[in-house]
Amino acid sequence: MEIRLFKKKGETPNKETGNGILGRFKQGLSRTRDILFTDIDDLFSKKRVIDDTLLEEIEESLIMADLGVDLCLKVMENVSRKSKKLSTANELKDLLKAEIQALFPGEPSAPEPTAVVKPRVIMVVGVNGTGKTTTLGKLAMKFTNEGQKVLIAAADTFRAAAIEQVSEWARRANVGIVKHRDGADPAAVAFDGVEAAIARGIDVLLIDTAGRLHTQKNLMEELKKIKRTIAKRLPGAPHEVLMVLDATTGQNAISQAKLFNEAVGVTALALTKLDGTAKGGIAVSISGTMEIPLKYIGLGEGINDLQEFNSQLFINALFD
Ligand SMILES: Nc1nc2c(ncn2[C@@H]2O[C@H](COP(=O)(O)OP(=O)(O)O)[C@@H](O)[C@H]2O)c(=O)[nH]1
Ligand SMILES: [Mg+2]
Repeated sequence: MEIRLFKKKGETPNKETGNGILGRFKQGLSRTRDILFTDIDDLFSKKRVIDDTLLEEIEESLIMADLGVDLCLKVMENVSRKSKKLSTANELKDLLKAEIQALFPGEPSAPEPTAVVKPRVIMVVGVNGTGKTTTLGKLAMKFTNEGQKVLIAAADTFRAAAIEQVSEWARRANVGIVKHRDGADPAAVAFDGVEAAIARGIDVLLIDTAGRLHTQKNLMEELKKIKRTIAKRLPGAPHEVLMVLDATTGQNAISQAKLFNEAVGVTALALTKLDGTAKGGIAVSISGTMEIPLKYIGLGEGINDLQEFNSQLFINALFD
């Protein structure tokens, strides 16, 4: 099948983003918006009827945005069936938005209470380069801003540069860090982190981990060992295993998540680099195919470029 982008309008979609959270979503998702944004309006403004050609073009754009073939077919089947009664671009767009929204699991109405357990231990895992350390740094800042006492454990000891990098984030977020020399046992670092967190009355302990070792099997074994070791010092910990996925890797992110989940039991997902990709549909794809909630999205490299994921905002940011 030939996949192509819709013709783009002269104006760029992110001109009218505004400053609120929706604006941040829109700006961060501008590349995906380039594919989806107003193309439907565009087609209709040329007085096009809702016919098979139009529906095929919408389908192509959804596939381009990496919604995933199965989900895309499901959405388009419903859209095509229900669109027979529609006449305007906005009606079709609303229908499309509703069908995509239906792919997301219902979101909890009240935010979950934070720091009910103290320290709450969050272990950050994922493939090398996906944005684990960056996301951890952004979370350190977010929790600090919320008035929580944060500590970081630098359990990616595979490279000296990794320890340097996470130390820099700790400095930026103005939080403490527990670290050993590079090459040290990551489980020992995590253990010391938990111990220090308990001793210092820390609310949230963030544990950075490696995404690459000599083999994938080694990595999974190491992550399991870190998990076991933490639980020995603090039963019930880690309270969250946050897996970081890179949106630019598209559908690969899903197979990575499944692999890590089997090994260490992932409890939440973060999707980074949405600002750098037109494959923003991967967020829908993840939510539509995985049981694990998508909790955070990364919309840039800065310390404040992390947002709590909200499917409604996400869809509005893409289509409006
Ligand atoms: N544009 C963009 N870049 C990001 C985002 N999150 C991480 N990065 C970049 O991705 C690269 C790898 O990040 P890093 O945190 O070192 O990945 P790690 O190996 O998983 O720890 C760095 O250059 C980050 O600045 C994001 O949301 N948007
Ligand atoms: Mg890292």
